[in-house]
Amino acid sequence: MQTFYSDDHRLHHGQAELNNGQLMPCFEKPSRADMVLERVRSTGLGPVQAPEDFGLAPIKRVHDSQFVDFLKGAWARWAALGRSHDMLPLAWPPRRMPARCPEDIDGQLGYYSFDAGVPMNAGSWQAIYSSAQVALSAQARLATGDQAAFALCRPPGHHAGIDYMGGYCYLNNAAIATQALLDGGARKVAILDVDFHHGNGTQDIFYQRPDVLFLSIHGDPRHEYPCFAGYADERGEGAGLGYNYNYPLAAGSDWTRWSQALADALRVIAGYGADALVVSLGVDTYKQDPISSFKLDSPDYLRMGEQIASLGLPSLFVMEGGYAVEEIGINAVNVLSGFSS
Ligand code: SP5
Ligand code: ZN
Repeated sequence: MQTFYSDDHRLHHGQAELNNGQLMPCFEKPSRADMVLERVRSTGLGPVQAPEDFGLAPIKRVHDSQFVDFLKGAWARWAALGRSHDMLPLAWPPRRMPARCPEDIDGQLGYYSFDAGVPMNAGSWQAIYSSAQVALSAQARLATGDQAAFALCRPPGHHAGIDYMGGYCYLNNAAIATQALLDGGARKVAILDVDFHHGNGTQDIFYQRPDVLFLSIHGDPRHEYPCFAGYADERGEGAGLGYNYNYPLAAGSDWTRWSQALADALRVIAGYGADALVVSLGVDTYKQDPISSFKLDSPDYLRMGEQIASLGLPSLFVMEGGYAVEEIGINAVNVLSGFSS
């Protein structure tokens, strides 16, 4: 299986995020992608390729154009104010407050986000843009007949919605790739999100559409981030009703419990008749993840890959979360090895 990867991810290096009321060093850091790349190489998974440049058009197929332009231009506006530290949002519109887009950069950062987990520095846009191009390039392998490809994306994407960033995510790499598969001739695509956190952004993007089936297995939003989406009764809307599946699981869920949800998700995907599968591959379900509460162990990821492969669908794996940096490479590549075995 081919891996797509860009060194540009290193240009994005947030300083701090809020955790348990404390400003702490960002969990989403460059060494994450370095560890996964190293494991791809040491296991001989397959060739590693730099992405092609598909431009902004495929990004704007799923994201609001003004939001994308905002991300692209935000740092220059921030720097023009004499600010050289990380850009971070400050205020958000709650219920009943008119949510007009303000003109000021601070107001716009809040308008285009849902949390403060999205620091940006001078090189962030280049990293964000390249991460989307990595997903698009891997997607193109499926379009030309490969059975699988791995998009080693960083920053991750699944919390980013149509017009908002959040949760370390700016552009939704998996959603951008999914739309590209459809635009390239696929009639229906299923997205399976195995990251510990609910893929609220991907759900947002495809909520009203029947041509994309979205399924997410994650920590129960009553207790876990992203706090405001991921309940089992979120089933889709309008033409998309019935094409959204959430599997919220209790803290402490291990492979026995988790794999039951996976079995149900795979049954639903098999019945949908997709032409391709996109996997939002987060490995923050690992037992030692510092911000999550599931109990998967490293060998479980081999089983995960094997079971996903049983669908027999061309599959695109898109890297999302995973913060136990020492084991992130082992766990992520175990899924890919299990799939290929
Ligand atoms: C891509 C991805 O995995 N993003 C995750 C963003 C998580 N940010 C918030 C982490 C909060 C950790 N504390 C949770 C305590 C739950 N009660
Ligand atoms: Zn996550």
